[in-house]
Formats: sequence, structure tokens, C-alpha cells
Amino acid sequence: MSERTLAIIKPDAVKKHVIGDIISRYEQAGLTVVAMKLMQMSKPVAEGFYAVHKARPFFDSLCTFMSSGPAVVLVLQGENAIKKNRELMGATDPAKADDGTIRKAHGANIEFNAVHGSDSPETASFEIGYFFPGMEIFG
Ligand code: IDP
Ligand code: MG
Repeated sequence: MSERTLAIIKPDAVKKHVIGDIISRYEQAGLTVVAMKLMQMSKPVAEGFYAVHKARPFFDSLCTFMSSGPAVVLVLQGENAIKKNRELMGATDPAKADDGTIRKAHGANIEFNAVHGSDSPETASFEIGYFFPGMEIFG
């Protein structure tokens, strides 16, 4: 089933000049970029995006990181896009990520881990709507 997922190339990966490498991985895996922008989140925008993690000890640090510089926010579309992107990303902690994954290649640690990907249809729907009005998605 074709579906959509929200991906973010986080500020650490933008600073490392690996935007192109990461987008190549999405495309080589058969995912289509149907929306994309480079943007720097304000801290409140990052807090709203990660509201589900509000009670976690790393919440403030995570939102400071996510608003620390420009990030690439994308919508990817394709067969099983949510799961496919999670597989491309690898485990949250790059030290535990499989070889060949984005986080293994570009993540520094469990916080500065290069990419975000929605983890379910419900979160994908919320996250896509958080950053993109329908008219900016070319499906
Ligand atoms: P995910 O990005 O693999 O879905 P989540 O558990 O949803 O992982 O966490 C969201 C983000 O919060 C992670 O990608 C990472 O940047 C950060 N994070 C997760 N766990 C920790 C932690 O234990 N310490 C610091 N940052 C963390
Ligand atoms: Mg998550």
C-alpha cells in the first residue's frame, strides 16, 4: 500500500553536508520526495513537533538541538514508506544501528542521530500536517 511519511534531515546532518547522500538513499529505496523544504524551527515549533516526548528527560535538549540550525523537512511517498524509512534510518542510537543505515553512517550519538522518521500512520498524519499544507504536497 502506498503511504506517506515525514522525514527530517536534522541540523547535525545538514552541517555535515550529507543532505545529498541521505536523499539519495530515500530515492534508491524507491521512495519519492513529494514535499521538501529547508527550515530552521523555532524552539516552540520543535516542542510542538516532539510534544509526545514532553515528559522525557532529554526533551529540552532535543528541542534545543532541533532548533539549532536549518533542517530539511520532507514527505516521502511509496509502498510501506513508514517502515521502509525506519529501516533506512536504523536504530535511534547510532551505536546500535545496523551497517548500511543512515544513522550508522552519519549519527554521532543517541541525540545527534541525523534523521527523523514517522513511526506509525497516525504520527505520519500529524507530522506531515504540522509542516506542510496539502497544496505543498505533490503526490
Ligand atoms: P526515533 O527518532 O528513533 O523515533 P524517539 O524515541 O522517538 O526515537 O526519540 C526522538 C529523538 O529524541 C531521537 O531521534 C533522538 O534525537 C532523541 N533521543 C531519543 N532518546 C534519547 C536519549 O536517551 N537521550 C538523548 N536524546 C534522545
Ligand atoms: Mg520517534
